Amino acid sequence: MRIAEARTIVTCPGRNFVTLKLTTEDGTTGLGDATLNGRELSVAAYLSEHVCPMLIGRDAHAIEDTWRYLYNGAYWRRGPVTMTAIAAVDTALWDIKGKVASLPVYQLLGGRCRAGVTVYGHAHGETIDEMLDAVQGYVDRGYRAVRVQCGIPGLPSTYGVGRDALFYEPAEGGRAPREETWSTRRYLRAIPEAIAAARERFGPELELLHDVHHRLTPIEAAQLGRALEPHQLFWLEDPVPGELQASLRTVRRHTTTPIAIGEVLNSIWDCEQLIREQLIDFIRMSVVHSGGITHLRRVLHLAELHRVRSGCHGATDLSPVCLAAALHLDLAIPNFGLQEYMRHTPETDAVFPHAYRFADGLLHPGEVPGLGVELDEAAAERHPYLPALLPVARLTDGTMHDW
Ligand code: KDG
Ligand code: MG
Repeated sequence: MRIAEARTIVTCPGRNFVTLKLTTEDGTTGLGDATLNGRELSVAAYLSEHVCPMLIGRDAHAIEDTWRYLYNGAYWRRGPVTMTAIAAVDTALWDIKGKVASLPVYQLLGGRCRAGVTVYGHAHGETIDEMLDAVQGYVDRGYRAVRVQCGIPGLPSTYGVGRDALFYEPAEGGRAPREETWSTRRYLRAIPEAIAAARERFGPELELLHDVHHRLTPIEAAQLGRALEPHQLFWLEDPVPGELQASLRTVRRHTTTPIAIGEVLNSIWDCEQLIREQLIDFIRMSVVHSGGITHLRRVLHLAELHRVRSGCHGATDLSPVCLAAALHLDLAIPNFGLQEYMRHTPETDAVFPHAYRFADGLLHPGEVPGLGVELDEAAAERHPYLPALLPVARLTDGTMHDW
C-alpha cells in the first residue's frame, strides 16, 4: 500500500497547529501532529520542502524502515525540528495502519494494560487562594492529580499563571517575544508555602505536581526538592534545564522528591543517562517532539528497565492528534505514570473532532480504528496561521535567564 499524497496543514483555531496528512493509493488517510510552539513554520517547511516529496510511493506499512530512512538516512540528526517532522510521519503511518487493520492503535501496540489513562490538569492563580479555588475546580470535575502554580509576590507575571482557567496558553502574537522578569530568591520563598497550602486543604489523596520550568541551578533545585518533601509531590518538574544530564546527580543526592524531566528532549540520546542512572522518576517526552510513537516507545521501554515511568507532555500546543497518540501509547505501556491534559479550546476541538473522552479523572482513547482523530479541513481554513511566540525571561538586573 503506497503513499500517494503528503500535505502539511497549518491552522490557528485559538493557537497554531501544524498537521501532516498522508493519503495512500486506496484513499486511507493518516494524521500526524507537527506543531513546535513558536517555531511552527520551520517544521512545516522541513516537511513540505524535504520530507513530503520523498514519501510519495513508499510503502505505508513500513513504519520502522521509514523512521530509519528519515533519521539515519538524513545525516543531520536529532533536534526539535527534525524529530517533530519525523514524529508527524510516524504518527500518521500508525494512524493508517490502525485504520487498515480496523483496530485502535493501542491494540497494535500490544493491547491495554489499564482501564484508562490517569491525567492531571493545571490549576493556577495569582494568589494562593485563587490557586486553591482552581484546584477545587479540577477536583469537582473528577481529576485525581493537579499541577499547582501561583503568582510570585513582587514579580509582574509568573510561568504557569495564565489567562484562562482551563486553556493556559503562554504563546503570544507578535514578531518579538514578551519579556518576563524572574527572581529565584522570590520564587524559592513563595512556592513551598503555596504547595503546603494545597496539601493542607486537599488532604493526602490528591496527587499534586509542580513545574519549575527549567529555572534553577542544581543546588537550588536540591534545596527546593528538600523543602517540598513534607508535602509529598507526585513530581517536581524540570527543576533544572535537562540538557546537562549529570547535573541531576546533585539534585538526587539531596532530595527524595520525585523528579520529572523531558518535555524539551527529542531523542533517546537526550535522556539515556537520566534513565540509566535513575536520575529521574518520570520521563516527560512527547510523541510529537520525540520522533513519534516508534521512538517514544523505544525510550519508554528503556525507562521500564530502570523503573522510570512515563509522564507525557500534554500542553495545549500539542494538538489533539498528539494527545490521542499519547493516549494509545499510555494505555499499552507497562510503565505508565501520568498523562498531562491541558484541555484544548472549543475551536480546536471543532477543527480536530476526536474519539477520546474524559471520565472520572481518566482519558480513554476510544475504539475507533487508528488514532480516532480527524481534521476538518474546511474548519481549519477558517483559522489562518497567526505568528505567536513563547516569552523570554530576564533576571531583575536584565540578565537573560531560562524561560
Ligand atoms: O510550548 C511550551 C509549553 O508546552 C510548556 O511551557 C508547557 O511546561 C509546560 C508543561 O509542563 O505543560
Ligand atoms: Mg513543563
